[in-house]
Amino acid sequence: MSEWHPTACMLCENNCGIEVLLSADGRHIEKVRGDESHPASKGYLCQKASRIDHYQNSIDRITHPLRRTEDGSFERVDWDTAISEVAARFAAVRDEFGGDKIFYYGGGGQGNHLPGAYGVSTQSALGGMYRSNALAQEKTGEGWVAGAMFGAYARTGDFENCEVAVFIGKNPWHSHGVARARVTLREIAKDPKRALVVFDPRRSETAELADFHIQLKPGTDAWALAALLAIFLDENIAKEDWIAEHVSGFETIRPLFSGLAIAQYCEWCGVEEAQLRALARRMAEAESVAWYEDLGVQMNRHSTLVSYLHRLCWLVTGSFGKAGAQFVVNSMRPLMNSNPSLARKSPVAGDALLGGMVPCNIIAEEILSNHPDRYRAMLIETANPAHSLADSGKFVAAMRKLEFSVVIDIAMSETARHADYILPAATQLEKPEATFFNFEFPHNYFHLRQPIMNPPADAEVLPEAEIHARIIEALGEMPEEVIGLRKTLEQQGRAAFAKAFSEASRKNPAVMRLAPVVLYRSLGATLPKTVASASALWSVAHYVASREPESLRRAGFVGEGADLGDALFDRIIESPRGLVFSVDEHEVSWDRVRTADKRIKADLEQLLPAVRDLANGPEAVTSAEFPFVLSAGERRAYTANTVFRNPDWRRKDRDGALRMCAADAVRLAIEDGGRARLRTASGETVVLVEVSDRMQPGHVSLPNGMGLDNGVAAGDVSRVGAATNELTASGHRDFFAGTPWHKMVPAQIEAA
Ligand SMILES: Nc1nc2c(c(=O)[nH]1)N[C@H]1C(S)=C(S)[C@@H](COP(=O)(O)OP(=O)(O)OC[C@H]3O[C@@H](n4cnc5c(=O)[nH]c(N)nc54)[C@H](O)[C@@H]3O)O[C@H]1N2
Ligand SMILES: Nc1nc2c(c(=O)[nH]1)N[C@H]1C(S)=C(S)[C@@H](COP(=O)(O)OP(=O)(O)OC[C@H]3O[C@@H](n4cnc5c(=O)[nH]c(N)nc54)[C@H](O)[C@@H]3O)O[C@H]1N2
Ligand code: SF4
Ligand SMILES: [Mo]
Repeated sequence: MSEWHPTACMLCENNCGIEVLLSADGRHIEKVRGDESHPASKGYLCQKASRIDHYQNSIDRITHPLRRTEDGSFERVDWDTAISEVAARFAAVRDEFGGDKIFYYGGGGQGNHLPGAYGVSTQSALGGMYRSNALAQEKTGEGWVAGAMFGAYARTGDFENCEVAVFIGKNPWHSHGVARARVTLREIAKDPKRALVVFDPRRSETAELADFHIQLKPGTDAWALAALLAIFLDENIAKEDWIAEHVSGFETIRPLFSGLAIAQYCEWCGVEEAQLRALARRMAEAESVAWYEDLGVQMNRHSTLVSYLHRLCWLVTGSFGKAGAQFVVNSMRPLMNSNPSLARKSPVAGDALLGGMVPCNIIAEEILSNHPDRYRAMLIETANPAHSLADSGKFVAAMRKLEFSVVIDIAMSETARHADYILPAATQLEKPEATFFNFEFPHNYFHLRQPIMNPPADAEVLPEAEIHARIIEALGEMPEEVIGLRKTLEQQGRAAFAKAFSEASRKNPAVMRLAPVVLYRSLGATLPKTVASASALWSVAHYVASREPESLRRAGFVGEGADLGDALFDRIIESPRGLVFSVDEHEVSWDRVRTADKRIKADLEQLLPAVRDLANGPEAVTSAEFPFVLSAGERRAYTANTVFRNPDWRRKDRDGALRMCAADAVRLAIEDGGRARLRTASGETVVLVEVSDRMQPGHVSLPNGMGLDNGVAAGDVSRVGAATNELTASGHRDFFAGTPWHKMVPAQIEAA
């Protein structure tokens, strides 16, 4: 076979378009190259993509439904048995404890967001209400702040056109998140008229290119950003006219920053005041500033507060709603709801459900409590929380305490091995798949990849759409309207179908509530197999068409109402290399500000006390017992969450070394390549040490996604590297969003 097949990389949110060459049997990927015609990546790739055969041919791949036996091992069952038993056991939990006790975790990883649509249908058919996923341990604080200030998830900026680019706790050289990140970073770095700014305690690969590397002490971004804001006011260089025109509540917060003890704050965060003043002046004279915050601050102390201070920096620099600045994208489907209401609470801890999700750090605690309203069953899909959430041991104990748990995955993950049933999904190369990581602006794109590979010869795997449709049928909850809808479609076409669908939803709310599976069983039955299990996108296309018709028209779509939505859906299923679905003008971000007065709200009363508290200085994190700060989960050249499970996929750093500076290594008598015992309040492990001039004294860093247990199904378990969350604690979390402090783990190290 010499044909190049189009698909996308599933290792990070960029989802670069790729083309792959397959082996003669169509079961192995032999070559990978960038897809020049992809609307966002335009042929760009990083070094990880060439390794994706390790995803398709995972050493831990599961190929048959599995049921836990009395002795804790798994036995094969056929699909009919698995589906009917899973449905019956969920129904039993619903009948005894209530459907709201059935928790849904996951629904999407770096490359696949379609499972989430169908999985939520199953949960909803059971009467479930509580759910969560990885966003609730990184982005919910940020999402809430954005929602409260902008009424929308205003998140990143226009790095292609900005004069000054700012990354706070973000290392896009390795983690990407900006399309064609390395090309863009190099362009900014080499242009004398532009400036690159990085806030990072490490000299990261991005920091190395920077004009301003603000190398602060770990966990002190709140003081650095507060001081930066104070300098803007102190030197009278804030964009006051812009603020007067666009912002409400600024006068409430002004006194919190003007007159602040700048020198003291700089000392607390370990930054030269002169450097911060020079940075403020550089920003003030710039035509535009683009900003991006990520895990270095979102998984750290004061994370929600930092998201807030960061956005106040946009205001003093006038960085919103113009070329080169921050924007609000027209997303195909918003990743998170940006409703700033704090009314919905989790049932046991009573924590607010920001973005509609239970904070990840409290899930296990809620289950392990004796509260009558605790969750009793879990459906976990395309996520590996027993590895990715703080304090893995606690999560595993919680899973085992549940009445019932099901994992839908392609591999025997650290989570799957503790489930009662494991249902094997088709991989992202064996079924149609897509993500809603569409953050491009002003031209936004969407990419529905079509299947290009066959599952292994004896495998019985199914796309998630089919799994959920079957569970809902076994529960007897599939709306009977499905049959009529399908007939209408076959006999009268799409326009009549659209009408019939809205009529059916009006008569029976379950049609709308379970729309993804209803669409899959009606529309999907009439579509080619290459796209059938993506039928849920039909309602997504109609939703975006009704909300932002002008953006679609600028992208070349014609029609009104339902016709416009159908035109978009048709183009999605006919574009295996992706398409531009939305074209905007920069000013449109202002229309997407959905606060009551259409102005950006600067005074978030919930966070003002935390701003005032900064005057007391940083609290001590380390102690005599735990003198180091461990950053648990750095993105490196060869890390990719737990998407790849074979440690051999790494061309370098196979063990995932602990990085520390030379001074610390000498003091501890550990050599480069030597071993160290790493201990925290939660656990201990032995790690390989890499002496690195990127680290500052007292700060050490471990990569994410390591320490997987391979070979569980074969009964021959092996592990390479440290599983970071055996070292973290669920109680270490943000006061507001409950997001974890993974970048700030007190630790002790000694030579081993
Ligand atoms: N190669 C690779 N790329 C990935 C992934 C992957 O697994 N591997 N995962 C993807 C995912 S899920 C995500 S969410 C993104 C995350 O992307 P990033 O957030 O960029 O990744 P990290 O390396 O976790 O953290 C970024 C930086 O925060 C710094 N940092 C640590 N402590 C502090 C602090 O106190 N203050 C500041 N300002 N910085 C600090 C670290 O030194 C690090 O350089 O990456 C995505 N891309
Ligand atoms: N200490 C520490 N912990 C962290 C982080 C950190 O920096 N430090 N980073 C955090 C971050 S930002 C994130 S995003 C999370 C990521 O952690 P999780 O959200 O738990 O996700 P992944 O590790 O990507 O695991 C994805 C799972 O999906 C499975 N899978 C792949 N393709 C398919 C498919 O098509 N269908 C199905 N059903 N399953 C599939 C994979 O086999 C794997 O088991 O980890 C978090 N945990
Ligand atoms: S891992 Fe690399 S190739 Fe894959 S999507 Fe991310 S940037 Fe693109
Ligand atoms: Mo993430």
